[in-house]
Amino acid sequence: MAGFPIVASRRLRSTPFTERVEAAGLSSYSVYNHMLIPVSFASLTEDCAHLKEHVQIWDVSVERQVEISGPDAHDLVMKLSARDMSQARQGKCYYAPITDGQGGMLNDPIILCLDKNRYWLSIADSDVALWAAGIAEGLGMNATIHEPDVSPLAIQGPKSDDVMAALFGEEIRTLKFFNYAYYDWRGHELLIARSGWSKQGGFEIYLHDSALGTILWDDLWEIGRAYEMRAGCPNLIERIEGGLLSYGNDMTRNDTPLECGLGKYVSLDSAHDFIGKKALKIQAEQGLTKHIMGVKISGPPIAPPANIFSCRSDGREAGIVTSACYSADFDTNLGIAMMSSSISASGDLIDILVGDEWRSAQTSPLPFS
Ligand code: THG
Repeated sequence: MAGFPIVASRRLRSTPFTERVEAAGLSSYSVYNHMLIPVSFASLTEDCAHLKEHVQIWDVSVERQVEISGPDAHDLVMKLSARDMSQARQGKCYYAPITDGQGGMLNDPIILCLDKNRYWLSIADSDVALWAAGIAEGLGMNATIHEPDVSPLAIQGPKSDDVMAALFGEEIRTLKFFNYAYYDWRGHELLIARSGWSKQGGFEIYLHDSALGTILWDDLWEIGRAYEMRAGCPNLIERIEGGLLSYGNDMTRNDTPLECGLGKYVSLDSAHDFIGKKALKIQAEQGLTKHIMGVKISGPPIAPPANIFSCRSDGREAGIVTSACYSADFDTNLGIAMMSSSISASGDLIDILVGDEWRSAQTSPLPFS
């Protein structure tokens, strides 16, 4: 997979911002929700340092919205979400695992309650619309499920508030983390949340009309000049340091939210009934056989792996590393690992197979500190 071009089509979708992203110095793409996602510009390390100091504009259109509406929308969302959404209200975002009947992770969306009969599931990389439509059909629920023309554009980094205030007004500074509100822009109402896939702070603008993509990008870009804004994207290094898990990489259907350290977003003790609850209750009672943690890997900088690394402890199989990078700020290689419960996250020594070389490593809690 080195150096071969990837070709967009109706299946591999481009975004309302693709033209601008490419003009702004994109160097590589990945694919997410059947759509192009930028993954690097200058380099992972340079992008990361810039994000921590300034402000970036991110094309995160791949965070597609699965809209669930209709009389049974609330009941369907409740069935799908491991997090109790019975008290969900407008203006708030809810990070919520979606599980299958065995408690396996199917997705980890942010759920927005637009009103009692209308929800957006801002999804990670799996086909939630198919799952939702299947469940609605099977349970005979009256709900409509579709993907609207909504493409999130993120502003991330310490200077995000300044950029956003300049375009949308000073009031946006008071928006709280994981809250959303509507802001006027050129006569359009834009839904904007204080959220984003970094720990540097920022906003996500849920643009509701592809035709406005380049105009919105250009308005933000113009303001960004004064703040050293660059085009960026969710950054592998920054998100590993911060312990943000990537669905499809760090967690799959073979992992439960409890194993992924997402227990606080799973409502097992209330009356809330959802698909997977029974299995998760049993797992909670019996205890976990594996759990997620960080690892610090010794030796020279490693390139982000396309495949997992195997882990050993005392010569025995102990787990897998699912994401890894070299972190300049931590001056070592960092990874996210799914490890046997016999390994603790508080500094256990293990061995990790990087290429054909076993390297010593030390476990760590997430986020790294
Ligand atoms: N923004 C939007 N949609 C998304 C993502 C996003 N969909 C895909 C993916 N990212 C979903 N996964 C996550 C994972 C973590 C967070 C957001 C989305 C996140 N977590 C906070 C943290 O870990 O600090 C805590 C959130 C909370 O406690 O409520 O931000 O990024 N639109």
